[in-house]
Amino acid sequence: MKKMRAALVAALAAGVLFASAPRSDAQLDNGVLKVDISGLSGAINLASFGGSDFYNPGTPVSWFGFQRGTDVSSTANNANDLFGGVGTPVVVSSAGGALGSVSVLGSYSGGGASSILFHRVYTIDAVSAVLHITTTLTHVGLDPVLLRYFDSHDPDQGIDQGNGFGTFNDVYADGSETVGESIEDGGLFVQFRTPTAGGGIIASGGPFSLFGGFDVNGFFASPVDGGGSFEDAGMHIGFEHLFTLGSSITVSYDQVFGFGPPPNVVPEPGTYAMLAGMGVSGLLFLRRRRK
Ligand SMILES: [Ca+2]
Ligand SMILES: [Ca+2]
Ligand SMILES: [Ca+2]
Repeated sequence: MKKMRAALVAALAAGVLFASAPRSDAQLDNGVLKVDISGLSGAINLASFGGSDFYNPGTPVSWFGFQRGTDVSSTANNANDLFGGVGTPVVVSSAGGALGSVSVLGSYSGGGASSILFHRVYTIDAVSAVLHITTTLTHVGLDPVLLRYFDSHDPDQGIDQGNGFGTFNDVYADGSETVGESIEDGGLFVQFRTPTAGGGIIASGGPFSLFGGFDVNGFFASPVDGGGSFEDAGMHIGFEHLFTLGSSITVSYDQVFGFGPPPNVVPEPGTYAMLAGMGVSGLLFLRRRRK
């Protein structure tokens, strides 16, 4: 940790962080999941799995951001290149090739005297479609900082499947993990998973994005659990921490991509008999109603 911080401070001093030279993207690819990280913002430019681009269709919502407590004037988002916007300058680098890691280094102050150095690292599983995102945050300065750190996405994996922008959205516990889930009509899904001990909170089913401070505050106050509702809505994860002199924390979560049973053609166990009686037209009616 000390090493990373020393290197980052040296980079800042040398002006490396804010050089204006064009930056190239960094890729992770295990043959199943392909991820492209913006060289400008450090956000996910592309997450491609199962024949779908998950975050670019329509309004390309895939960013991370910071905020000081509930101060809506301090919100800073780093968005993907299609959406644009680099709230906090970063340096993006990669190591180890397509199965290696991508590092995003930066410093957020939000207008305050103290700042938070962040080191956000993306890695990918060797075989399965799992993207790990781990961030170490370190306080620099004299004043305490109540930091809100978040990722905001609008999953649209149904578009490339010919199924539209909507997804079935839910948040639930799976053993020790908290899961946010977004499943399109055909069963293609993305989950955000965080260890409960990590303190992260997850919403799936709203709002559409954490664009500004009011969205961020609403999310941290009461994260939406869509409860399986079908909507064109966002999935978000956030961490809140009070940093004091020199303190440091590491937070992480996974983005898990996969194919499951199509959610709207798998009835509750008790309804099989009813559906059998209704025939195809009844099933189609149910499908429509659930949208
Ligand atoms: Ca979208
Ligand atoms: Ca739920
Ligand atoms: Ca959507």
